[in-house]
Amino acid sequence: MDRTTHVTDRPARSAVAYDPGARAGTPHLRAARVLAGNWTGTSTVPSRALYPHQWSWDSGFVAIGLRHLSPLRAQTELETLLAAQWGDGRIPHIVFNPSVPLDAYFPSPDFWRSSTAGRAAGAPRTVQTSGIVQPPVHALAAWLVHRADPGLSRARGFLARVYPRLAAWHRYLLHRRDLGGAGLASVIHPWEQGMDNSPCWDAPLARVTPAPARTFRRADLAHGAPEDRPTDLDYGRYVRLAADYRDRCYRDAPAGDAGAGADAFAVEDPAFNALLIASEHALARIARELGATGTARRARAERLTGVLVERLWQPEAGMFLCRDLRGGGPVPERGVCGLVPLLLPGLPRDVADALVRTLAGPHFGARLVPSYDLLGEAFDPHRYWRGPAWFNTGWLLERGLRTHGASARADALRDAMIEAADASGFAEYVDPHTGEARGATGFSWTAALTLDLLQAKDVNGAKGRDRG
Ligand code: 9WN
Repeated sequence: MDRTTHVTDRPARSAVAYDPGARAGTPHLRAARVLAGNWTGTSTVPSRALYPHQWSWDSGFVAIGLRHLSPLRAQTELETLLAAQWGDGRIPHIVFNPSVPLDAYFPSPDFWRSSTAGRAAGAPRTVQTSGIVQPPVHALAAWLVHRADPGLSRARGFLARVYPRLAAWHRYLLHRRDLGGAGLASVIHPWEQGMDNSPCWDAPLARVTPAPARTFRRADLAHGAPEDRPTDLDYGRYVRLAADYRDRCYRDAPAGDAGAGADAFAVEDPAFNALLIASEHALARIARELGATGTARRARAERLTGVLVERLWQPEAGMFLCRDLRGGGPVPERGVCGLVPLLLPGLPRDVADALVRTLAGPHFGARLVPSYDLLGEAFDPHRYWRGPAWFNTGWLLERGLRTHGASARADALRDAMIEAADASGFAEYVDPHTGEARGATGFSWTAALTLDLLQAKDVNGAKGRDRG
């Protein structure tokens, strides 16, 4: 059966809420139905109710799955995001849909004020965005999307059009965001790292004075259970950090500057940087496809892998730890972000082996990989990024296990993820032990990455997915 016939490139006629009771068909069809329901015509919302706009790293993961349904839609997903890129190269973490009411999501466009506060940094005039960023999965996604249908990609000039934008994005991160001066990119807000409520941010965030609760109104609690979501105190701190950055017109502080004009929160995170390096490898491949050698980019990716190990690897922990640039030193919390560098092919053998052991050991060895240390004091199997398993990190680790030859473990993780994603109604996150659904259901990257895993299982069997 031609699977592509079930999802077209036409916009969904109306918002289709995912019905977790709808069990008809196969996991593939159910996942495709989620993506069809969340498609707006030019991009995919992560969740109709909770996240009704376009999110940056979500779109990268969505494109990786969409390429199996419609390579054209996958290309469009990335092109729509890149059209909202700022002049300084940053890709904003949210691109707002103007037809969605302001109170549907907080912080809304009137909080970020991108077209005025972001003018000096080159924010686009025609579309409203946030002013912070998210992990750079995009070049990796663009390469995988190209590989799904190279003929269509060449005919549309897809890579030739996205390459300069992706190169500018990496330039922004490697220069403007090298706040520690060692060559790695820093995040200046937990939302930038994407694992927003991880206990890794508790200490760096504790120094931030929260914005008073009366100055903002959360929209997330209308759709998510309060016990699964971040606390009001954390939200106050998120708002303060974002408002201060906005009030500085989104100007990035120079490297090494910890003075009054600098960000109160500045962290070097292993997952963010591993994705940047994996994407730099992908950019090297894209450059080659476009007729250049890609040698300089490949060399840079290898050099950055060395810096990542030198700066964030903690042999006693058997994993990478975040570095708090304001508090001065490694953050002594084990978050799943510290395992994500397993993705990198150029890791020293002993580091890769230790990561594989840690993944199976007492801190992370559940059926699905938890977002935080099972033995950590802050572990909570249900609260946002403080314990539940997420499908994007699982997908990255499955890829990492395969990259380093642990294919039996990769197969087991892949099968557990497919089963849990489908059984949970493609939940945003699940209990890492039981697979019980938490957060939103009908969540786009869960559906998209499930499609990718299903495809790899079907097509390549024991050989694993197309490694691109
Ligand atoms: C803030 C959209 C996003 C994901 C993040 C996830 C969550 C937003 C929020 O949802 O963050 O960006 O409102 O909590 O933590 O990783 O990109 O799915």
